[in-house]
Amino acid sequence: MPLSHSRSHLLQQRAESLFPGGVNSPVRAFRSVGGEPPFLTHAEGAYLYDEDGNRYLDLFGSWGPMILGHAFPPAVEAIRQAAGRSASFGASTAAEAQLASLVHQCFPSVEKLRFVSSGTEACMSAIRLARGFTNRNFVIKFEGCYHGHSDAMLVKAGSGVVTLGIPGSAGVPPETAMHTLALPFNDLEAVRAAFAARPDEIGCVIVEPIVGNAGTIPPAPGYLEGLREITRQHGALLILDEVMTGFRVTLGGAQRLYNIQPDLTTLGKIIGGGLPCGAFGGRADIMNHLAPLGPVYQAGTLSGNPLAMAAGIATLQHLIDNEQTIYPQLDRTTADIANSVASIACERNIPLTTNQVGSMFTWFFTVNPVTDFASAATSDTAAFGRFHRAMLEHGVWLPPSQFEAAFVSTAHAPEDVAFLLNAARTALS
Ligand code: HOZ
Repeated sequence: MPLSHSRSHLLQQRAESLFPGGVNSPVRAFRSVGGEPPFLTHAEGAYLYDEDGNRYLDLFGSWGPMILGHAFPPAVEAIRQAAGRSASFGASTAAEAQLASLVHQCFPSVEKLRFVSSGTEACMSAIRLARGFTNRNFVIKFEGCYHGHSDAMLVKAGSGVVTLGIPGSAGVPPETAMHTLALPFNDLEAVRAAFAARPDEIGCVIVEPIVGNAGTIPPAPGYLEGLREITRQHGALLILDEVMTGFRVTLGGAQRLYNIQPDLTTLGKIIGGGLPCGAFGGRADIMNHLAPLGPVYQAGTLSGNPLAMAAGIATLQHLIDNEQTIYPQLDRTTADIANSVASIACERNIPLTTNQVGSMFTWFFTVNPVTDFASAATSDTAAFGRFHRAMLEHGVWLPPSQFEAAFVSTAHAPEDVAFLLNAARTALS
């Protein structure tokens, strides 16, 4: 029997009268996959529950933060206790240093850091700092990478921008984005050429070391090492945007997986255990250029918010204490899910390219290997939309875009994988 969505439908109508597109973040509107988004009431472990009493196996994990599953009891308890002491002070607390020490333990390259409230803020602030430190204006980013929605970064961006087919964004004056150079991912020659054309003008290169915001795209062997070498040669900073990959592909993110030492790192999602939190950090000599020590200004009323610190500490501490079991288990479960569905597609002659790194993955509906944005864009997005709708109808919630990564949590058990495979067998028939 088809699932009922009558309450969600009414809530969607109400939402559309109050919010543009009925949502507070564009990809949630399901525009590229079709259908209406179910309205959620709660979630526990690997499952989401909606207003009509339907249950869904969650494969998007709140876009990344929920690595330990939803309502992870130690995080819930930590938030509860912190809330009882006040939701916000706008002044320093011991918890900030406690979480910062855990971050440093996982990311030794982050000698000093600053907490902010989102990945967008982390990337925007890291770029300002890099420009202030180097006294250079140009920034290199890569096509299909998404570093939040600050004006200068909405050039050939991934995530919702590409999902909705928007070339950039209205409202960004050309002058604001004229210092952003967008190059193809996994192409070192393009980076060398950009530096050759502007030898002393490029302040930093910012990259998602494993692209997540055009779907999952791993770096080619030697690519990140090449970026490190070129930036060093030219006196530019290398910023690894580990908002998605941090604490996800390994406890120390992609920089540990590929053994790359960036100058600055941006973090978000898992760092706040599901609460609004981000951070940027790196070499102490660079970070000391931030106000109040240096001339680069950056601030935030809710930065280091006590609830976010409490949830982040509970989450990171659990990941640190159980690293040896958690990450191999996540990798195995994810490979099982990703490869089993790929096999079903293969048996049925459905073109599917599967990219997986650790517990993030994407099924691209294309025959082509996906190594950059241009190859990701060869995907049949209408076929992805049909697959998404069919999976949702069978109780599995995938990220509602071909160009977003799926995430697996420690709460995904073998019986959940079996449930997902049954859904996929029907969805791909
Ligand atoms: N841009 C986010 C994922 N890459 C989407 C966040 C959301 O819609 O909640």
